[in-house]
Amino acid sequence: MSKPSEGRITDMKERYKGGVLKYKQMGYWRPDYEPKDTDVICLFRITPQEGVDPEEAAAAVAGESSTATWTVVWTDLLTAHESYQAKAYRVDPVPNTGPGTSTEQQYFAYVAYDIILFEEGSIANMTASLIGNVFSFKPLKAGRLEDIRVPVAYVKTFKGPSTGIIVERERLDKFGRPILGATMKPKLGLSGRNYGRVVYEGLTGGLDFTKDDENINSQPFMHWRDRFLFCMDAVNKAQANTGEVKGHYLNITAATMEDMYERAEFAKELGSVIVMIDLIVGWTCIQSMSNWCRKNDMILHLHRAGHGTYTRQRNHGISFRVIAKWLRLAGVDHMHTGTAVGKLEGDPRTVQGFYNVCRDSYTKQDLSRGLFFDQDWCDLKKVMPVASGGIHVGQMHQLLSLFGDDCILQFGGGTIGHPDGIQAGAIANRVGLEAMVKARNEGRDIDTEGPEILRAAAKWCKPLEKALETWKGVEFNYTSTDAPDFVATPTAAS
Ligand code: RUB
Repeated sequence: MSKPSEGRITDMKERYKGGVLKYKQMGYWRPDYEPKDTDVICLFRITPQEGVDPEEAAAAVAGESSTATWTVVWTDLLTAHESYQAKAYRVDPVPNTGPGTSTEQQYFAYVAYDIILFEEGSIANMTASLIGNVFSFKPLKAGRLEDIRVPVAYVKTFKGPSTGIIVERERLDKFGRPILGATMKPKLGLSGRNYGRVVYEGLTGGLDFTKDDENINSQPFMHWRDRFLFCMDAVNKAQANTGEVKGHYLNITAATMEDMYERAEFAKELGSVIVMIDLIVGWTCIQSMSNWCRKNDMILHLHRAGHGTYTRQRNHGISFRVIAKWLRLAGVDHMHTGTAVGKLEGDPRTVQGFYNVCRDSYTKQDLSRGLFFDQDWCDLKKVMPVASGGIHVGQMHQLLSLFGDDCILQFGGGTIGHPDGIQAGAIANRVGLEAMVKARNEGRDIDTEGPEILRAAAKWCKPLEKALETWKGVEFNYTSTDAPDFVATPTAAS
């Protein structure tokens, strides 16, 4: 509990006489504060240094992410300081941390920020405050931004996705099932002609989309114009062969915004329906590209390249659920959100929480999926979540059951690695997907009957039979680093 001498100093002479005060004394710890509907609310997971009181640590986070510095400054008096100060108003110990556990004591610190602190429609501005300095702050051993509630009034200043799930389905003329895709492999090294051939085979075999990988830009082995020309030639031929709308996400990530606009314009000129960017381009670029897509009726695909450097470890960084919220506000149409069953980090319930952030009209608090706050999306369009990374057709029932219809399932190695070729890989995935959707729609329990449903479909589809045989038993069963802190304890009866 706070000692009176450590609490907020309200006597103005004392408060502003100069020198160093605790952040609590400066007014950044306000346990009596009732957050307003218009406040941005952040939940930080903090690990204070030994001897640092958690409330002081929370106050320091509030201080350093809003107005404060390490010493009293009289220039506060030139402002409406109380309104601009962020307020830490609640600190709870994190379950399963501290004495008696293998994890150091952590705390959840709730901090409220008045909306007047932020520039309208700017993720760059919001993030510069919320994650600007605090993660290197010495009184904390570690810190993580776990979740955020963006108030309706601030949400309304963002344009959000330009296309969204409904319009995308209408443009593609694809309904009632997940969209099927594949990432090009090898990631690097193919010439334009060979690359285009892989795209053609995949799309002709039954995929809806193929996709550049995160690290393909304009390297010596294939300059970007070559890639665009050969890919769009493949898309057009596959559309003519199949009578279906097809696409290839052309990665326009480049060194400068000028280069990116040039690549985007060329993709449009060639008739592409979609362009792709990597998360590493940064928030300003993401919002600019979203504006460009809105003006040009293009879908914007986002690969979350680099996110694992700061989202994966539970004690330090930012949860991907926060990144997902920012990306929806920033206006991407697709975002990679994880597979749970594939080769990359992802606890199933945590990952489902990311999918909800993409697709909800109103996200309800759901601690079992790591969602700490209600979030009203104010009719911002929905983002198509993308499951990609080490998945294969033998997992189709798990993917459909975990993520439902409104998502993209992307099998890269799981298409191109098919022993009978790329078309065979694509056929296997399309047949596996359609068989599973049909079985589910007929009321079968795909969680338990999934493998049997796939085996039955494989009796009349050799490519599927070969795929199931090739990747039989391939699983990535490792302990997740980012599981929810609150999971319902199974009862004896369940
Ligand atoms: C896909 C691949 C992608 C990941 C990115 O290849 O490597 O870059 O999907 O991960 P493959 P995430 O299908 O052969 O594994 O989607 O989690 O951001």
